[in-house]
Amino acid sequence: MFVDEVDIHIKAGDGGRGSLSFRREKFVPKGGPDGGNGGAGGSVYVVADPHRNTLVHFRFNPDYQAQRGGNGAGALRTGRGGRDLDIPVPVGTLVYKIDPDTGDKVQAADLTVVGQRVLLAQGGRGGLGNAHFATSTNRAPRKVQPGEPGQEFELHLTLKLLADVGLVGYPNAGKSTLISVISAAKPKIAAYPFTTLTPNLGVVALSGDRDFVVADVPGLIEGAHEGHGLGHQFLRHIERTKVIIHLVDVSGASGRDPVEDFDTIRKELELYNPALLKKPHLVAANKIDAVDDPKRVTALEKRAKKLKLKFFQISAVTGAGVKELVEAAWPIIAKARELEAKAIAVAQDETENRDVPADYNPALMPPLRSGTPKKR
Ligand SMILES: Nc1nc2c(ncn2[C@@H]2O[C@H](COP(=O)(O)OP(=O)(O)OP(=O)(O)O)[C@@H](O)[C@H]2O)c(=O)[nH]1
Ligand SMILES: [Mg+2]
Repeated sequence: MFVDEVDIHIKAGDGGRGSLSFRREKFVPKGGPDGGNGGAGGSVYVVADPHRNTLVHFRFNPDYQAQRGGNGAGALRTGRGGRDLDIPVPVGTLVYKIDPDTGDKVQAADLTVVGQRVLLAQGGRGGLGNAHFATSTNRAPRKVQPGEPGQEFELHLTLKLLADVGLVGYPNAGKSTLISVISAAKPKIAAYPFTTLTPNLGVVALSGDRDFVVADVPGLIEGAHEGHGLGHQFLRHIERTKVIIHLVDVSGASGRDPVEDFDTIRKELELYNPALLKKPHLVAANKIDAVDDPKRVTALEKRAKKLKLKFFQISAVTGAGVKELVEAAWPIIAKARELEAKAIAVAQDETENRDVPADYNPALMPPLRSGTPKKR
């Protein structure tokens, strides 16, 4: 089952109680206070795990709780710390904290890299034991603290697959056939619409260590934005792609007009998110091995050229034109990756140098004033 949206509840561990205890030793009539502090509660993290592909696991396990801290004990023994809890999620998961009063969602994490780990709920601090409260005037304090409660949140998790290329088109256009010939993915392929019900990912390996990930999403039809067909819910999985390959069946077997098909799908993409049309698009006329009327192909080519989009004639079945298509996707991906790497480097730079202005010179800085300024 492919699940890409769930709500879960997390709770970090409470801190342990501080201990109320006095030293009892032979021949020492009045031992001092020796109650140790409570241990801290465990915190809750999410971790991007390459072995997870969907959020289905959370459907059946919506509650997560980290271990509480141990209580302090006599002889100044600190309670043990609660174990942290790591929740594994697929790469591409977005985590939102849900405001309990308003229901508003605030993004708390975006896990885009394998192994990325983000703190979501902090464990409570342990309470202080009575040894801590001993003073010269109060040598036998009976005061202790309870542990602080661990943080607790309702979370909304959304999965947005991280693929470089998204395949879109009408049902039956041949999207799954294409991904099965350019990658090792083995999706179901059949001569009826809506064969694909959930997204498939495949890795395309090109010569010289170049590779990229393709997502085959379920077919779209007119009115998808109103829920027709499978709706456009799966389009979220191509929102983060760098290139969109728009596959159009030009064989004539569908009985529809390829140019109309093309325009319909573009309209649906725009209605879902206008940014999708701003991404680089490659138009691929598929099934050229079975074309009954070449005019359909030229009409689509004209339409694509008018929109200044690159046009390809391919057959996913015979493999004709497929290599040219994937090679055309590569430079766009490489360029986008380069820009991404630069953006990450800049962001890191900014966080590292946050409080240091470029012309910083400690010798020229005015001394820090201490205390509150006096009123004149
Ligand atoms: N002749 C010919 N048939 C093709 C070609 N590519 C795909 N087909 C056939 O078209 C039908 C649909 O192919 P799929 O790959 O399942 O189409 P899809 O776009 O994934 O369809 P949905 O999953 O329903 O959205 C299958 O019968 C394929 O064999 C092609 O290049 N030439
Ligand atoms: Mg399919």
